[in-house]
Amino acid sequence: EQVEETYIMVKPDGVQRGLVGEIISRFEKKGFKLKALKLFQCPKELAEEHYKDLKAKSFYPKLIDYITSGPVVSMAWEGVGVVASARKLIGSTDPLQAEPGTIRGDLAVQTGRNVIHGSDSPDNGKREVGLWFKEDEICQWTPAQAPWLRE
Ligand code: YYY
Ligand code: MG
Repeated sequence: EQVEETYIMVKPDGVQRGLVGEIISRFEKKGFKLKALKLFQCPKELAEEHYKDLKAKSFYPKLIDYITSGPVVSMAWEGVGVVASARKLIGSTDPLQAEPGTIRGDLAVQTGRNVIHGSDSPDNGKREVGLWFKEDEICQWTPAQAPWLRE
């Protein structure tokens, strides 16, 4: 059982639409551990580094404009299996395909405004948490509920 970390981000549309509390709440209620959290205006260079694998895609310029169009809420969450589990909570990239009950399935209608990002692998989780947070922005702590979540 590998403890992983994942980078979760409420995108500018989620912030503008007042969905920050709702989205954070889903991860909190699931039982993952919050390690870092900030409201942040993403500079263009960081958006480009974050999405560097998508540079060749036709939607890339619009994606960079979207992510830098207003503040985002950046989070690092930790837990056993958190990367894949967070992707399940988030739902498919296209909100119209995302299942009801998922964040995108419940709260969004279009891929270009899909309200949230989540890392797609444990390696990318590490990479992205390191990219978006400085060392001193990350908290090492034990939630009081820890013994009630895992045997
Ligand atoms: O990981 P996820 O966010 O679900 O999708 P990715 O394939 O990594 O694409 C990142 C981001 O790019 C997606 O959340 C919206 C945007 N995008 C798009 O605007 N149009 C597409 N056809 C595919 C992705
Ligand atoms: Mg992705």
